[in-house]
Amino acid sequence: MKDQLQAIFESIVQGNREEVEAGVRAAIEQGVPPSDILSEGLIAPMTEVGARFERQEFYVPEMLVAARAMKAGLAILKPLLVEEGIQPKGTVVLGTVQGDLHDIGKSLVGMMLEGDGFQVVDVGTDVSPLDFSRAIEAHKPQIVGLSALLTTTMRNMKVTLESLEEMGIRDQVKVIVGGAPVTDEYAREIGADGYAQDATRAVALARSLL
Ligand code: B1M
Repeated sequence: MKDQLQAIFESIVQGNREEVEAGVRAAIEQGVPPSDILSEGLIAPMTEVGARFERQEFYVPEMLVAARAMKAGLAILKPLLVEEGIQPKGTVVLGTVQGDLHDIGKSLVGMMLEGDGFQVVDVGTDVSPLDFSRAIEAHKPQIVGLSALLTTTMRNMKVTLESLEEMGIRDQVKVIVGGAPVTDEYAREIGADGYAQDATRAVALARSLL
């Protein structure tokens, strides 16, 4: 099992999408728990890719192909993470804030929320405060989830919250935030209703806020 997850890990670091897909399928067939495939096979290599980027061994194109390969593996795993046919618990509008193009963590949070029975409206990446407010008007969610992966874009969480306040719709929703640079302290500072460190905790948080 270790070898299989290690092979998926390597294929993601190399950005080899076909090998990732084959590796994830094989691991599923052999009964490797989906949570292990996710954490050790798919998420762990992204940390390695980030570390190589910091050491300037990788550049943006390598990060991009690794992300594409990771997403291909995630797409195969999705049906196992998301149970179908559950009555929606509530609606979550979810997006990555303005200026930020990172979508894997946000999509993973969305998948786990769907798996727990939430209806998820994924509004994508680089989402402006105005687009968040439009999605709130259109979908009437109980919860809005903001993701940010850059220290430079996490401040747009605050901008988004201020904008919802100005539009008079802040009280209609609970706002949860997350992403690598975000902390519990920051969440409290900007007046969010909650912070989650990872996708599993985001589900627990969303449940607790309903
Ligand atoms: Co970028 N990138 N990137 N990148 N990238 C990081 C984030 C970085 C840490 C790499 C590094 O230097 N080590 C660094 C940020 C540094 C910083 O600000 N502190 C960085 C940089 C600098 C950049 C660019 C500026 C590079 C450049 O152009 N010079 C650029 C910015 C572009 C932009 O957004 N405007 C850029 C671009 C890219 C790509 C497009 C090439 C690609 C993204 C592709 C895509 O998403 N489709 C990319 C990638 C792949 C990464 C790394 C390597 C991996 C991110 C990832 O997918 N992780 C990343 C390094 C790293 O994270 N170690 C890096 C896996 C994912 C499952 O984890 O997203 O953390 P994560 O999500 C977790 C939690 O954070 C949490 O739950 C998730 C699951 O457990 N979570 C939430 C996330 N959102 C949540 C919301 C919640 C709750 C929990 O509630 C709503």
